[in-house]
Amino acid sequence: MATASNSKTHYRTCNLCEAMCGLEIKHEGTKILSIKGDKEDPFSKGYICPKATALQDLYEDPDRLRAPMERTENGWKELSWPDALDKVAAGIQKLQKEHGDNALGIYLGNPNVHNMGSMFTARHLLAGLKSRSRFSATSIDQLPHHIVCMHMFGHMLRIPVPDINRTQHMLIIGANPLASNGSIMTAANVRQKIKDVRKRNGKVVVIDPRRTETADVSDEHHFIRPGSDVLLLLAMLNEVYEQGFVKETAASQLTDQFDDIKTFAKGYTSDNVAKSTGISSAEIKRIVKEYCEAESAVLYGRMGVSVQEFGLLSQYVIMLINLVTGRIDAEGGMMFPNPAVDVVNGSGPGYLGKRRTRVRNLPDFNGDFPVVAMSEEMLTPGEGQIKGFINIAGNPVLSTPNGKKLESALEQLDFMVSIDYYLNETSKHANIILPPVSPLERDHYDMTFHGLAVHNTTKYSPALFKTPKGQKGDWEITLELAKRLDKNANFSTKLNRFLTKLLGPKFLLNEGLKRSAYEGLSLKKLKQNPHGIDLGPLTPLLPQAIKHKDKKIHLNMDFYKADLARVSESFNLEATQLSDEVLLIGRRHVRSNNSWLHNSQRLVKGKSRCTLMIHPELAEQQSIKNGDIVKVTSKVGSLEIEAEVTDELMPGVVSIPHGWGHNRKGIRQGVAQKHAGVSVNDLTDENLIDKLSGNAAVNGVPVELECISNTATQDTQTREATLA
Ligand SMILES: Nc1nc2c(c(=O)[nH]1)N[C@H]1C(S)=C(S)[C@@H](COP(=O)(O)OP(=O)(O)OC[C@H]3O[C@@H](n4cnc5c(=O)[nH]c(N)nc54)[C@H](O)[C@@H]3O)O[C@H]1N2
Ligand SMILES: Nc1nc2c(c(=O)[nH]1)N[C@H]1C(S)=C(S)[C@@H](COP(=O)(O)OP(=O)(O)OC[C@H]3O[C@@H](n4cnc5c(=O)[nH]c(N)nc54)[C@H](O)[C@@H]3O)O[C@H]1N2
Ligand code: SF4
Ligand SMILES: [Mo]
Repeated sequence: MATASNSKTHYRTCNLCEAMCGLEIKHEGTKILSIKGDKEDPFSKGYICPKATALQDLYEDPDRLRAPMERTENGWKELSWPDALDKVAAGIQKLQKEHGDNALGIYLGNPNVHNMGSMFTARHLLAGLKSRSRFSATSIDQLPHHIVCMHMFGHMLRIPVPDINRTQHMLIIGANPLASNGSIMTAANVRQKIKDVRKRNGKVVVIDPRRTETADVSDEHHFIRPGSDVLLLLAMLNEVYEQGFVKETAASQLTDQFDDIKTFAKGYTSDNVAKSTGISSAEIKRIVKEYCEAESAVLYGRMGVSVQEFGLLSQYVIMLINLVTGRIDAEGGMMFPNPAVDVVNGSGPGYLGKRRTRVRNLPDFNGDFPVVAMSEEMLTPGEGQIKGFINIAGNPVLSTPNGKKLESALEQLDFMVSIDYYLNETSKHANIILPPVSPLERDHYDMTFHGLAVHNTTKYSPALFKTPKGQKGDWEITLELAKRLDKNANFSTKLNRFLTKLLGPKFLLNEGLKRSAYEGLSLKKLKQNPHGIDLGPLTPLLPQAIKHKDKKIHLNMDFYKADLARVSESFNLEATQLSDEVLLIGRRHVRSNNSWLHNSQRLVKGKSRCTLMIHPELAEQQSIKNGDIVKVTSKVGSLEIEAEVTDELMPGVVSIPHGWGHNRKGIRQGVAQKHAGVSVNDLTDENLIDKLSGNAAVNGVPVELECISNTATQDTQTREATLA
């Protein structure tokens, strides 16, 4: 064992999720001795979750690729970096010469926003790739937040977050921050924050089809029928008016159509939505009353609300409710972070529907097409068909709807590249895989998440370990590919590329810090403060935070009003009987992260977490017992999975977490393959979408259940493996 005297301590921020936890890593040379929470980090104050230690596992993982790989008839072969980059550039150029620039599909996965180098250099690669056939994880995630904020506040990234540190009342719809550690609400240690709300005599209410870990630590939980949130929210908006709680504030004075909000939800009353939502009229009235009467309050909706058929309209109504109750830009309400480096200043405001997809006529957002259209654009012949693909830090086979269809689409491509450090369900289809270094081998600054944080801080994390000889960071791969592909870039782009290559992305970070609204910041100053610098609690920022020229909040109400027709078509409020359709929803677990980190033994060990949660009543109806293997069938596919009978779920609802299904052939992740699970996205339907935004609807998928074996004792893992 290493002696403590030789050990060094390194401070950094964990980049794995949005919570920005400060880490204290003890190491001796390249050997990691321990990873703990950094008590002196002004943001996270010592909190970490179990995933932090996976940074060590990632670093040490023998399955992590450390050299470029080429798929050949005789299996995977290592390539040198110059060869790999030349071959990738040549492959892309050949494809584009034959079929046009847009024949190259691009997918940008979630880890890009957790990666400083990628954030600073992606634009160079995108310019070099020239293709407008771009997709990203945004359209199976937070797209509604961007659209609502673009409309209202004039920029897709000007997103207010719950001031959880000071609120007296938090109403959480479709979020489970105790598992996810918070999203579009960067807030380390939400468990403690909820405890604190309650300690100061505040209240936390959760509305979710599952009684979640978050519900368990809150004051109150209500089940809601998946996908019916829009009805609840419309009725809540009406209740605010009915009960006379509308509050004029500085923010409402800035709003162009404030008086029109009154009639927006006309016809949706707490009485007539009760049946469809599963929440009684009296309860809806009380929820609204308590919310409005609280000294401060915030209504926060996340994945459960965003990724369903009325995701965009729901997020809009959430914002309207916050607005008419005086909670926007108010202490304890929805407030705007004021990050040291504000990405809003360096990027366009966003746009919706400038272009449409070829096959289904779905709108783009800010140049990204909805991810639900990816496979059909690859599979449908004709002018504009996608024939090649570059997948950058994503695993869409497991993370996007109808993964099986995407697999068959990837199989028939002319050329594919993955920038990923694992040979996994998606990258296995690539001709060439370009693996970047792991997180501890790169420097880090949260370009995105400081801007969504519930408290203003700023922190730079140097690389713990130098880039090993012969390896590259994402940003180097990006710049080197850009250089090969974008030879005709203008002088300033080339200069920027050259300086970034020479000095690293931290050079751009330093430029951003020097221009910060906070005086005296620089990379040097951040390096002198390895735990981070406290920039204080959120402060009111209106009207200056608004990016519209007139500094007003634009409600853009006609756009959203038009979608109400779709609501009335979708729900029959007069029905006396609720549909007996079984609806599938997702869930997250604190020891898992989307489709990866499953190769860390200490994270996946123990009972399988990829189970079908089902309510005892529904289980009994279907003769399903705990541990039975159930065949779950949707419109697009079926899978077999172990049942976990639990009254955590609302009757009529089942839940399967996403990101599993490592039983596909040809992947190289020993631990993950042993804990394979099944992929819920083999059930989710690429045709089930929020038509207004193009966002995927992975919550509320109709499914049928069939108990296929009462083998409670059978080892599910081996079973799943043989099902492949
Ligand atoms: N049914 C269902 N589907 C969902 C969701 C759901 O709730 N239910 N959630 C959706 C959401 S919110 C999201 S964000 C998406 C996420 O889905 P994706 O965007 O596809 O991303 P991940 O599953 O996180 O996969 C990340 C990939 O990037 C690689 N990787 C990790 N770090 C790095 C890095 O630093 N550089 C590079 N180059 N590669 C890296 C990993 O090895 C992995 O292959 O899934 C979505 N899919
Ligand atoms: N441990 C862990 N942390 C993560 C991730 C991870 O995979 N694992 N992923 C990260 C990513 S990319 C994201 S985007 C965030 C997401 O963070 P969250 O938004 O907190 O996401 P979830 O934990 O999926 O919580 C969504 C909740 O919505 C509920 N729900 C499902 N359908 C409905 C519905 O129709 N109505 C309502 N009201 N609720 C519904 C689900 O039961 C679930 O409790 O988490 C991030 N953090
Ligand atoms: S909650 Fe866990 S995964 Fe997220 S930043 Fe903190 S330690 Fe990392
Ligand atoms: Mo996400």
